[in-house]
Amino acid sequence: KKINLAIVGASGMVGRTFLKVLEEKNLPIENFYVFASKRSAGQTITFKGNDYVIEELTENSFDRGIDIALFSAGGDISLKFAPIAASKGCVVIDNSSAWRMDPEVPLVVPEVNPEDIFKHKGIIANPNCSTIQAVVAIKPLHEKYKVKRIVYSTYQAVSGAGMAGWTDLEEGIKGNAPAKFPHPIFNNCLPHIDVFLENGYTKEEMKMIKETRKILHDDEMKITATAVRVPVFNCHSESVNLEFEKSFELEELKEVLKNAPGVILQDNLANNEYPLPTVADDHDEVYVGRIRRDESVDNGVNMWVVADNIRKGAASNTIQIAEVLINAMK
Ligand code: 11C
Repeated sequence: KKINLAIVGASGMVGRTFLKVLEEKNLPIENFYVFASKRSAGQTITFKGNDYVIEELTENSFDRGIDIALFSAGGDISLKFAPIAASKGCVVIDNSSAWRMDPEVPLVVPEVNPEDIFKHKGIIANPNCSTIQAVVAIKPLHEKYKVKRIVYSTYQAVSGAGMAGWTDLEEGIKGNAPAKFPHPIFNNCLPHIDVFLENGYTKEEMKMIKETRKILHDDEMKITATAVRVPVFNCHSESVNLEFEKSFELEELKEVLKNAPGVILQDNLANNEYPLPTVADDHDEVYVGRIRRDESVDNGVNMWVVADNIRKGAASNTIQIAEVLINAMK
């Protein structure tokens, strides 16, 4: 069966990467639509050699049998238009944070909880980039050793803050003041991603905590996080400290990661091999290395997890969810 696919928001970092990743794949697309705000409507984009005029997103946009819509136009657009699209029989896969914690909305990483996809009622949420790469690495270990506590420390690229974040680093290198971040990002580290909340955590840190629990189906899991913006253009890096209920052998644990879906194990100290943003860039896999026992607890491990936050952390994960839906429609 061929499907009708729409993209809502194609000019941002994730929207553009939707087009790129879709071009690399061969999905059975019958009709392809691109919607955006009035401002971008009328512009033309090229997809697989054909030109498409960007249409203004309206309440009637989904009245023509669109099967799947990939949203990346911000939370407000998703809040308003995802339910409208769903009411017309379209399945929305949403990149914003608007629907992630809604109990009726599955929050999905296909390597981790694909079974949740089919519980949808018209909207499926794509997790935050920093959560996605972490759970791809954690899930196979959780299955085998049962995670009881996680300590996340992130080193997040400016692309996570969109074009404006990217521009801040580019301009900062030239000596210009930041427009997006509250401080210069060039030559700096900002322990501040998204807004501060009442408990002193940032929203980004709380997203990692809550989304991890939802995706791993464990509301009791003990998790803490510190999220830091670093002067890297693309790919988030994370130190992930895990404490397990069960004991483990380090070599076996590495073998589990080596065989895990979506993971590339890169852990060869003799050759200075470990995950790097420059290597993960433009790939969909999650790179894991620096795996070593946390000797301060009984059953703990440290690892370094790197992935392309715009691809696996956003566009590619969304399209992987769409692929699962499409395969089920056949
Ligand atoms: C960042 N993780 O790096 C954020 C961007 O909830 O989809 C993604 C925000 C989100 O700034």
